[in-house]
Amino acid sequence: LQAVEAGRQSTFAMIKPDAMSQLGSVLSELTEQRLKLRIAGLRLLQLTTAQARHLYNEHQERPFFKSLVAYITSGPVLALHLTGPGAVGRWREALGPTDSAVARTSAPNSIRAKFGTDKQINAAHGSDSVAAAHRELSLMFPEWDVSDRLPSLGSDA
Ligand code: RTP
Ligand code: MG
Repeated sequence: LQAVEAGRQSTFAMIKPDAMSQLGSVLSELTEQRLKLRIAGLRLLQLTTAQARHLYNEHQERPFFKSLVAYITSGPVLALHLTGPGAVGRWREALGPTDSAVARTSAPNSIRAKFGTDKQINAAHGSDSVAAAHRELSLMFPEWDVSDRLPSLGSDA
């Protein structure tokens, strides 16, 4: 039963502006067989400042917040709804550490190692928990009833 519920896990991924010029390569990484992630939905958009502040509101008190919002609104992004067993953790694992420079030494095959630049410009986003995934998917796919596609919170956190 746990495996079945894990199979339904959803996460929110986003290809950030700096990696959009290598979108095909990043998507190839994402759809690698071993990750067992499926693209349930996707949306190309340019975030407004208000949307970016909302998406990253957990960081609003951090010194890098203004810079983060400027970066993430600097060009188009690809928002993705990913599903698969343990999707939240698997996608975070595929991304590697936040800092791309650290990723290049500790996780050289990770997406941030391959496509990111530094601790801010780091190619892609991934929700850090099932609850965050729910919040971020609802925010970025408001026209869907995302809750329809998500397991109840806590069933596979
Ligand atoms: P994300 O939310 O984008 O998936 O990244 P994360 O969990 O690995 O890292 P988080 O701590 O949530 O930070 C969100 C994004 O803010 C930028 N950042 N800049 N200048 C800095 O010190 C700094 N630290 C983080 C990065 O773009 C990071 O992904
Ligand atoms: Mg984060």
